Amino acid sequence: MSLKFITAEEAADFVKDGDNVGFSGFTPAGAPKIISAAIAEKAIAEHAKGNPFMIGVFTGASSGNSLDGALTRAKAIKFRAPYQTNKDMRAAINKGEVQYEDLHLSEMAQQVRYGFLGKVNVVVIEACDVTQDGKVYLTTAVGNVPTYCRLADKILIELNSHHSKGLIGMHDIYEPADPPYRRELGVYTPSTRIGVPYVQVDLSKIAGIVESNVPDEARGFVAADEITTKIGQNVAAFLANELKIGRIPSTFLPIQSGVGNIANAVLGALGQDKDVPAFEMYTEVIQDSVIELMQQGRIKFGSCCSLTVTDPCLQQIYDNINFFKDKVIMRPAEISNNPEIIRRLGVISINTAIEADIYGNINSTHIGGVKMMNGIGGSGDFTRNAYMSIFTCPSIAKEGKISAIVPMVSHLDHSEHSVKVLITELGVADLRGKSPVQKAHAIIENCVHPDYKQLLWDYIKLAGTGHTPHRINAALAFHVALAQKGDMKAVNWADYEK
Ligand code: 0RQ
Repeated sequence: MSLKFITAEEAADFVKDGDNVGFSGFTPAGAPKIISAAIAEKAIAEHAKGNPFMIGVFTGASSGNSLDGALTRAKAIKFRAPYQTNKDMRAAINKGEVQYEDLHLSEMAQQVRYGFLGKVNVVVIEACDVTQDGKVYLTTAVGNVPTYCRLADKILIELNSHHSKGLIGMHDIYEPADPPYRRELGVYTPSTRIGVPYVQVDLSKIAGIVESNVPDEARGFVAADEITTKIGQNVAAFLANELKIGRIPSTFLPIQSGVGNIANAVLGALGQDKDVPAFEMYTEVIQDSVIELMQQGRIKFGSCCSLTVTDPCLQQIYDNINFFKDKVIMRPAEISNNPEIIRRLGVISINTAIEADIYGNINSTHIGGVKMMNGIGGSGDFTRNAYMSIFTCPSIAKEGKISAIVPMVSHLDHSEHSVKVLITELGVADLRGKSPVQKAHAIIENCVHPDYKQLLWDYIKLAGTGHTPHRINAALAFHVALAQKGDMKAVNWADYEK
């Protein structure tokens, strides 16, 4: 059977109203671009004819503008999981137009296999090569492709020549069996391989191949500023001291780092601190800063699910592919983010909070407790299972009208039980071995902005006694002050004293 080349429009025709469509990619890296855009065009055409056209969109994590953006603008998404970062989609989710299930990324593939999210009808994947016997070599991410390909009725492949075939060999594909037959995952170091470098698909399912030549849609970063640099330096100094006093072994431990501007700056600072030895990463996303640090010899190895780098950075990797080939492995999300492996390797996780509360609970997803920002992503997979889980954030947001540290988080993603260290530009609150009240003292003393310190000490007084003291009617008073007066500093505890 020979492989059939078709146009993006012909590929889009295989997708029907009501289908659940699995897509490759993890972040914009490795996500399809032209078939997804053609599906969006088809939706617009169908809507113009008065026909319904909406699909379920299953991915590895977020995707790019020509997938999440285009399909959202075409009003073509009935359900979305497990993560997104696109501004149009965010708006549609917060208007209630798209139903979004924000899931731990390690769980998505198994939830689909268990049948919790319905049938996968079609899968659309980006590849750098396909063989006549159905071996698909992926590009800059793995995501949940192995599972989606096995479960879908039809497979559409976007063969993207913008990616180097030098990527062949950098993936490690393994799909665990479902309970009660699942076995241990034999990953003992970040560089252990347990699978094969390709996704083996059933040839008879390949409906067609579309040729393309377009770059990934990864965004650049805002350069590190004074605040993010200071946060990074605080993380680095804290870890260097943990190493010095023997709480981190002399070999150091693998690092996981989240996405975004802050995570990128933290990693940069960690790489620059010479008291932190060259280290390995067991993480989900490799960003530009990791590539730079690999070239400097500061990062020795990176296991990930995606190479979410800017196009110039990706070209650098392709130009020096032999240097990177034995330094990077891309794995399926359920392996890159696997709780068993994270716990075994002793990963140090570093993620970003939108807000934290005085007891160490973290909100990473909801602005004001109501509006979805991105999603939990892999932060929960790592936080709950890490050797030590660190959260970072600037102490204030929006010109100081918002304190990132509040009496009670307005939405909970990571509980005080999982969060071990909180770090802002002002300092470090080490929460290990402390009761809730002791945690509150460490956080207010070390991490809270001076404009909010006294207000939080006064809240503690108002809260009185208890294992985790709260004045329930005042616990969200910072948020009320922001909503009513535009500034959390406008809170007046006297209003809550009775
Ligand atoms: O607003 O965009 O209007 O400027 O939130 O904040 O400071 O640019 O930080 O880019 O690092 O993102 C938590 C969202 C941080 C991200 C979050 C406003 C702030 C700004 C963005 P503007 P910054 P970052 C691995 C792990 C969850 C998923 C995760 C995230 C905007 O890190 O999505 O960790 N994490 N995945 O002004 C109101 C507050 C605010 C606030 C910040 N308290 N109230 N607005 N902002 N704090 C990746 C994967 O899983 C694939």
